[in-house]
Amino acid sequence: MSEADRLDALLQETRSFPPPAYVRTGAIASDPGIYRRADLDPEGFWSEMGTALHWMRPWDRVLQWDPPHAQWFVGGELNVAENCVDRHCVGPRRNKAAIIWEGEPGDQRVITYGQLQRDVARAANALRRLGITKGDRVAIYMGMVPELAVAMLACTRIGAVHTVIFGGFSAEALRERINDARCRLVITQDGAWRRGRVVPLKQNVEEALLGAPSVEHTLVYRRVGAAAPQVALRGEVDWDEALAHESAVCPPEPMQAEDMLYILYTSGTTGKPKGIVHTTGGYLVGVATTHRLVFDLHDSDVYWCAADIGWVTGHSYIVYGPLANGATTVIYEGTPDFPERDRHWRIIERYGVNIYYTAPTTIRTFMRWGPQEPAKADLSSLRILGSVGEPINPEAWIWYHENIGKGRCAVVDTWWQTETGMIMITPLPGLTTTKPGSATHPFPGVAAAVLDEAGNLVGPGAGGNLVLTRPWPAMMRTIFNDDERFVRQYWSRYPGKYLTGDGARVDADGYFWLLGRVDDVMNVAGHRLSTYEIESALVDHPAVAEAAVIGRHDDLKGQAVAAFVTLKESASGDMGAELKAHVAVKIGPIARPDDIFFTAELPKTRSGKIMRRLLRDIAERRVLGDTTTLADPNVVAMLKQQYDGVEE
Ligand code: 7RM
Repeated sequence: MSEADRLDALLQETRSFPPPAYVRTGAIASDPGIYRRADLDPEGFWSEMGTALHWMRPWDRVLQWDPPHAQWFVGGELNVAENCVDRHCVGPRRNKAAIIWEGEPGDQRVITYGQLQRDVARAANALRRLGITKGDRVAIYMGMVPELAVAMLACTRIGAVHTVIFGGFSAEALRERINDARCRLVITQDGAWRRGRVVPLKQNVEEALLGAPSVEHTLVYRRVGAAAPQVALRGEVDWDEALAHESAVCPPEPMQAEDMLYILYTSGTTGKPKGIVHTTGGYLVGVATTHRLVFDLHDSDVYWCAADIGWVTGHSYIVYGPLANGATTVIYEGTPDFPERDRHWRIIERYGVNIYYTAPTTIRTFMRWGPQEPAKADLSSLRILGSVGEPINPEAWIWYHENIGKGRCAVVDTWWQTETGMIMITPLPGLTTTKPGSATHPFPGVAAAVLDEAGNLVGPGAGGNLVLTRPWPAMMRTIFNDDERFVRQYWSRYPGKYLTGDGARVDADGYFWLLGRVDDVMNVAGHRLSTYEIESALVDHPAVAEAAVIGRHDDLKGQAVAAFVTLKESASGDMGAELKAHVAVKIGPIARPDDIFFTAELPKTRSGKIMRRLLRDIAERRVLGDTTTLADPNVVAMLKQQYDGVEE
């Protein structure tokens, strides 16, 4: 199916699902007037939401908006760890499970709010002992263990800024991020379990530190023991030993609402990864509010977001949103197919999970594995099913609704970004009639629009650029050390409006349909990767002269990585496998190209820019788009001929 056909099919989707009766009854958001109320007075709405947190000093002003720079809850002071942990320890939630954790080998831990409070305080004191103070940056490179959440919260307790680096990233990617943020400390673990094998996190840190002079100490949590390569790191301190020596009393640092909370690196179209900056007050109000209303969080619920904490979804909806709300959040260490393909369904059954949040790529994998897997487990505890990370095709939506939700659950397709910090376009499960494949409507207080190239609103059904037309509390504040890039990339195309980089349509009923990235950033199995990063990894290989990377449509992963490579004349032999392995080492296995196609030349504009759009046309077997700006039209015609001849 061509891109255009797929989009048309999407808009012809006519099925709709009113809120299921047992979700509607007793839903947290049950008054449809919330939309109008928030729209008429957004600042009043967010101010009201802000009162759900504990403030050490009340704010003077809800919003100070000097486009594109926003300050929320100006003058207010609060501490994130105190809000996510301490305040739940003074009432009946003290002995409630904050974290239910399951390790990949099958070990289980339940950590109450009371226990979490002590661990976070001890870890915070350990950070202080290592010389970390307010504003210092701390890199966290760990797997999905409770200590990862404890490390994040310990940073926030003393006002240190964390930057979590996904455990699937390689030593080089880690080093680049540590250096950009100039981190003084790296918190890691000896190794992480993944499909029964050890990911050598500590060894990767050792390699990364060879070129990372800012790091003074490393704090290492022992997870796999003898199974990990034994290495010694610079200024190494053992996590368990360090915490054992610390007091469980650590007064939380009062932070300004606009103090930096964390940096999270994300790929851009060009240039190095961007350090997305989130601040304290607005972010926490945004994620707590959306988590409560979008997932209809009740106090007795068991909530599970199956993302990785290394991505923004894990920051906002495994750690900060759920804990700010005093929820029970499930953390699972491993992959869905270990030891069997029913692992997720067994976890839901074991802990009575009520709310489950995952990505379309995972849902499509489950579809491939077949309905007999979820049928093995009792899934009757489920009430809300969430989706995030890429457009969910109606087929996957319906499969999710029927085979996981048994037709009883509300499905919430939530659109947002690392940059937005919080869910922006989404159903509210007790209020919204959903349409499979549509993220439905902006969250209360959020304003979105679809614009044409000239900046006019497009009519119903027409495609355009998705923009956000009003500031929101969890919005990114800047790119770390590059405010100019922040302004240029997000706020210059349509002044005063935030450019999401996604294409979208609004249908005649006002429903938003997301159409994917309009630029060259790829979204592979829910992970955002830039063509730039993979291209530079390829070109780094001695045999490669030039490379262009594109995401081509893939039914399972959303996008697959296709690389067009020009070899140096001296190169010989079968390079395909070697180059794939090379990328996996340089960036990580998620970036490994699915196909590599060798070509004598790449299609370029006259100014020398590679035309990836045309490569996508070729890889997806479309009629070629506009070729008039090509330096040499023959190149692309020949490429197409070769490509069509080689495959299928
Ligand atoms: C949360 C997250 C952001 C990009 C975004 C979109 C795509 C995310 C949806 C979606 C369609 C969705 N942050 N995206 N959610 N597309 N429907 N519900 O994924 O920064 O890693 O990626 O992901 O393209 O711009 S992210």
